[in-house]
Amino acid sequence: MSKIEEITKAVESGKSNIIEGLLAEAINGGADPADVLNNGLIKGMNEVGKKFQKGEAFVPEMLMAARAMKLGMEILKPKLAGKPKTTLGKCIIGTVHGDLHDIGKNLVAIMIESSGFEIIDLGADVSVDKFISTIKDNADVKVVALSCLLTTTMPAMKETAEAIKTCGVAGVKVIIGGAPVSKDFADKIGADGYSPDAASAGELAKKLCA
Ligand code: B1M
Repeated sequence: MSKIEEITKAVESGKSNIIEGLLAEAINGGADPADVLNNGLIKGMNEVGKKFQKGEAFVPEMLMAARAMKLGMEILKPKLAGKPKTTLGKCIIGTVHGDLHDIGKNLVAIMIESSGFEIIDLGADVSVDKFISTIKDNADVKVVALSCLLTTTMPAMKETAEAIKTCGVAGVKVIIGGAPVSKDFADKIGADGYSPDAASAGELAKKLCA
């Protein structure tokens, strides 16, 4: 089994205690950090998701996998992101209300930061009011990035995007992403853009503000 496969298995089985060692071995052995992320850590999360869907894993297993994944991301973060220049303005990011999933959102924050934005991360389960008050309390907010992972929280994303567009602060771009949403959905809710993954979210934010 390759090191990256071992990382997948460690996330899948929620073994936080061996993640750090495995990542060090993979990186020191010359593995590309993006490959370790996509084909190791994220693949492990997806395997847990598949098991959950089939009734072979439950919420505690998803939580343990999430803990291992988060630890892995913390270790990989400095290797993934370039040196932030923070010259393009501020980007507020959060997972919409009712939704506790924050791993994808955290990755998106890393990539948007490394494309030159200052990140204000509101976390997960963020109310519409919190997004709006943060926009109003901060000068130079260029982009708001919304994440959602549940089909049941897509309406909260629509509500949030619409509230941002009508809150009276002009020029703030809204971008969205997350497993259940699409470019079509972004168009429907009046968002300025959709990106399917973290790397393209960084590019999209930059493009919209160029
Ligand atoms: Co949840 N969960 N979960 N879960 N969970 C999913 C999402 C699910 C697909 C599992 C499944 O059934 N296969 C399913 C949703 C089904 C649906 O709605 N269609 C599900 C469910 C049902 C639930 C609960 C309802 C379970 C329950 O309680 N019965 C519950 C809901 C709680 C709530 O939110 N109110 C729940 C809870 C949880 C945990 C708390 C246990 C845990 C989350 C821990 C945490 O995040 N801190 C969890 C986890 C870990 C998952 C899975 C296994 C993994 C999610 C993840 O982190 N993926 C997930 C199954 C899966 O996705 N395979 C599942 C890795 C991450 C890197 O990918 O988040 O997709 P992702 O992010 C990507 C892109 O989507 C994109 O870029 C990221 C990186 O490339 N992206 C953006 C994301 N946000 C973006 C924003 C952007 C741009 C791109 O802005 C511009």
